[in-house]
Amino acid sequence: MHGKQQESEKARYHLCSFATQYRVDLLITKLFILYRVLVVLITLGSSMFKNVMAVSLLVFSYNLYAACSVQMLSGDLLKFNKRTLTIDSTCSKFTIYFKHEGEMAVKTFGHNVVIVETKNFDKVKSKIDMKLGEESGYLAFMSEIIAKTAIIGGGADTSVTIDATNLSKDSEYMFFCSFPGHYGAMQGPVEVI
Ligand SMILES: [Cu+2]
Repeated sequence: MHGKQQESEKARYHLCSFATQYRVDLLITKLFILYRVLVVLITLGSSMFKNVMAVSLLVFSYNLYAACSVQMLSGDLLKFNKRTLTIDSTCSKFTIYFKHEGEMAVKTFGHNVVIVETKNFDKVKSKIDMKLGEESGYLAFMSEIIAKTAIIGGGADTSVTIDATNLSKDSEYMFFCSFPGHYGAMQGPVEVI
């Protein structure tokens, strides 16, 4: 009787310990599931956050790009695609992207974009000299030149970046091409906003 009682005690103990173990296992499983769910939620959240950030950054940079740069085009004719060049004077970095969409060689019909104060145009254009070569834009260095892209031929592109905050809304500026003989037709006012 005594022995039987002991065995039944043992069995109850085993049963009890099994039940406890089972509850602990269940708890661990539940915690593990909760952990996995949290990880998935955080990953999902963070990837969504990343996506939202990436899109915002893209929109922001696009606006920045749109506002602080301009695309100028030219070709095998004596003209630019723009009559007026608008520069936002709040841009510490304003970039003029310039492309020659024609086929003519740089030496025979190259173009560039030069910006000066209108009052200095006569002085600067008088210094244009074929002998200076295309590398200099046929213009020696002058403090009056605010911006000057490289002279490029058909199919090429270039750019120049200036600090537009140095431009004054009270001054008058203009752009032109310094390839000898081009400035008469290839020029226009710069509007500073
Ligand atoms: Cu030109």
